[in-house]
Amino acid sequence: MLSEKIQTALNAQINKEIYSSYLYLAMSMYFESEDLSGAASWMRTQVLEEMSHAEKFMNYVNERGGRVFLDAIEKPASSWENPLDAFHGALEHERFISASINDLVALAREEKDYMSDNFLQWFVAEQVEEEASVSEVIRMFKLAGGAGGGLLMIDRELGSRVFTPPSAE
Ligand code: OFO
Repeated sequence: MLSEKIQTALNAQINKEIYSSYLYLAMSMYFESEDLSGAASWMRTQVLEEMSHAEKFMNYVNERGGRVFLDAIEKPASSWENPLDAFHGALEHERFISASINDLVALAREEKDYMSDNFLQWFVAEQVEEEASVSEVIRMFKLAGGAGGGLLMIDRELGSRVFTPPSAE
């Protein structure tokens, strides 16, 4: 059984994961409006990944006999200064999520809930990947220097990303 404190914290994280999905959907729509279909598709993949994170948390809460309560999802921004600015926003958001996962681990340990601690370790590792993949895109954009041809190449490359469900990793 989950403690009230852990259940509340896990529910808050579910909301954050769904917000992540919503934020990346907004970014995808922004890229569509900028005719960057590859970046839009990259973000669509991220939308699925974030929903799979939320599902992982929901399944865990249910498995532990807890209760999932869905809350309102904050409205995301709808436009960014340029593509690089959007990816900077994504990196900043991923760092915020990493800090949130770290706080959850700290709380699980404080509560001596080692099952939750163990469950959360998957997310600790995942956040390393999340931050690295966004940083890699930022690096690519910087190398291209916002130039036409380079930007098109990056966009094509970003369009090749496919979603792999966590269970298939
Ligand atoms: Fe769920 O990792 Fe990104 O936000």
